Amino acid sequence: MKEKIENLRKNYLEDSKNVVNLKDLEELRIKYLSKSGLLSSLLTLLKDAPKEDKPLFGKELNILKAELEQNYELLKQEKEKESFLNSLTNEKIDVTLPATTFNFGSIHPLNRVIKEVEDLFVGNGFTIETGPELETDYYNFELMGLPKGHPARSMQDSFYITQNTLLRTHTSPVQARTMEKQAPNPIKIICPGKTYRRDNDDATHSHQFMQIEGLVVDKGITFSNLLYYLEQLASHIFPNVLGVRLRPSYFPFTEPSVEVDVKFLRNGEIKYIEILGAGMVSPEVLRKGGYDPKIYSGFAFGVGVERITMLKYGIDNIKNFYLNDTRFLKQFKGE
Ligand code: FA5
Repeated sequence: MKEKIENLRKNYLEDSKNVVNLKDLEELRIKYLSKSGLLSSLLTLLKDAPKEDKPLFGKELNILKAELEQNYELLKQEKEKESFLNSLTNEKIDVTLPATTFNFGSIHPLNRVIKEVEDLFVGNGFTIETGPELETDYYNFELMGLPKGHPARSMQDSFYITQNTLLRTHTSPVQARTMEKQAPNPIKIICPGKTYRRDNDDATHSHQFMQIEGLVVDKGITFSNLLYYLEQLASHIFPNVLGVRLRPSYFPFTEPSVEVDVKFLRNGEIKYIEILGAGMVSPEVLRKGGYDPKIYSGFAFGVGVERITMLKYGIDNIKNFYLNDTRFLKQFKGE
């Protein structure tokens, strides 16, 4: 046993001389000092030693254990210090290297324009309403004066999910939903949201686009009120606009109905570009919504967000909004 103790001491000291780095040190610890290491196996041999030798061997083993542990601790401090100094000299920072560049996001141009429209109307006492994109035929068409088989339904060809549910073709069903909720109290709302149509995609049409609906219902609302807000909207979005032009039109839910064009000066010439549909809410729609048309009147409009954004920024193809091409989107940074 005595010889084994001496051998272990000798071998440990020999091995410890070969420790160069922290990895070697860990191997040394595992070999000699871990639970399954050589020192532990020697301690287990003690129980087989002759009884009279046990106290002496026990004492010697304890001395050996303390010696090895102390040696290991000193070696550990030394190797940790060396490793720290090595990393200081090896891991130099080259401050002349070019800095990492970060890509910052920016607000999408469509959201930017929606926010501008919301700011204008909320500032005029309107509240913002939303409605479902998956809509029923009843709200999307029936309550808007378009019963089944009505020829004007073909103006808004739809994506049907079932016979009675479809992706809404305009934001106008939010009108009907709000009237149902608020009748007979006055209404002053705008509703931004996604809309869908089975239109052929081209430079100005997309199967998915956005609209902002406006609806005011109260006593004594007239066409002049509508005109006031249309002019406000046009000059708020297009600071250089010269005015708005109204053309008679047809929507089954407004009477009279108009298409609204904005008037521009471009290359020395006056130009008109259509941006929205509007009109006085038809008596039929008011009645279905719970308002007596003899007492209440209202106006409504529905503006295409992509169209006004295209005009505002001179964008020539609607697809640009959906391609997620950062070269396009970067242009709207910081505005
Ligand atoms: C309507 O959708 C009516 N609900 C608007 C309305 C509301 C009228 C309230 C009266 C009272 P219209 O189908 O014209 O109307 O669409 C309104 C606007 O949506 C258009 O002027 C255009 O700017 C935009 N738009 C229509 N179809 C598409 C499309 N496929 N892609 C992009 N924008 C479109």
